[in-house]
Amino acid sequence: MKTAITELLNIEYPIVQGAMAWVADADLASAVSNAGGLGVIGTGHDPVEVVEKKVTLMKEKASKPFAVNVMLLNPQVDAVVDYLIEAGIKIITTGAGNPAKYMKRFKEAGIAVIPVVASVALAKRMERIGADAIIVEGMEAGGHIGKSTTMTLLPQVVDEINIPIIAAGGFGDGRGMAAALMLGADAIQVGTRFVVSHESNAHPRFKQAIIEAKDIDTVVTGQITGHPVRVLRNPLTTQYLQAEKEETSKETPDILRLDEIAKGALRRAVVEGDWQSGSFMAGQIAGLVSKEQSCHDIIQDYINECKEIIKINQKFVD
Ligand code: TUI
Repeated sequence: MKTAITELLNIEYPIVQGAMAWVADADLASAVSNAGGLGVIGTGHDPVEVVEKKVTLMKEKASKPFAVNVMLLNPQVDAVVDYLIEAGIKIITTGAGNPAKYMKRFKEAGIAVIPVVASVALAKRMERIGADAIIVEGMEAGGHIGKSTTMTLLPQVVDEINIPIIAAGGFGDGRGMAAALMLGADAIQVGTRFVVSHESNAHPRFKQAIIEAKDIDTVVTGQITGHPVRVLRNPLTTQYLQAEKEETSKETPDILRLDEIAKGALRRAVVEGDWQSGSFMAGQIAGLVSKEQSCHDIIQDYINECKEIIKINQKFVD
């Protein structure tokens, strides 16, 4: 399945794995890369030593191209960027901000740069300053999100830029993949479904929670902090959203109180499977994920379903 993205990145299938903090380690990312997709190491709020460990392991385990994601809200982002350039990483994705200040150095190092954008304006700016492709992410996605839906944002970005586009947020099977291609994307990014893979080290209770989730089981926390995050509804989100409501009604909201509730919550979800006080980041498509599979089988399912659905719909043009 050749697209502008498979050509650019030298991968077999136009499927990119989401750079999920705490989840996207070398085990998951190497499984995706070795199965023909693009595995991506997530670095979240990692200190540079942790990034180094993940990258070293990834280089051992991955026999095909892979990327590393830079989460721009990471307090150690400068050190992480320095390290990734020095380590000879060939593909870098960025998230949760504007990577402009690093672009010149990335390009000089010959790195393919793929920023995540949540607006047309940022997509155009990224193309102008030399991005090789972009990931267009809608608010159906899990984790930190923008305001627009994938369905509306994607075609508007497609109309404005000429670099390859990876669509993210809401793609849980091959039907979704076909729809993304119809809207002009060259690949999709998949997060939630890869959490529920054999190679994912997410806690079994996290995987089970996604499998049990229904269509309406995600909520968005943190609107007031300026960093909205989509997660599975659980006791933590009930507490957080109540606190957020109380603080919103105050003249001077106490953001620190909210930060305190959220602190360490992603780790508690992924590593400890703590349903009471963990932050189980997942996309709105969680309701579609029904079983745990290998990364290889997940990718094959997407590709086979996508091809099948395009074939079936040939009838509309016959
Ligand atoms: O980055 C993500 N998803 C994430 S990062 C993350 S770690 C975290 N944990 C708690 C709070 C905040 C982060 C968990 N999930 N996705 C990529 C993404 N980037 N989604 C949206 C954006 C984005 C939003 C605004 C990119 C750029 C932007 O504007 C930048 C600007 O300055 O214009």
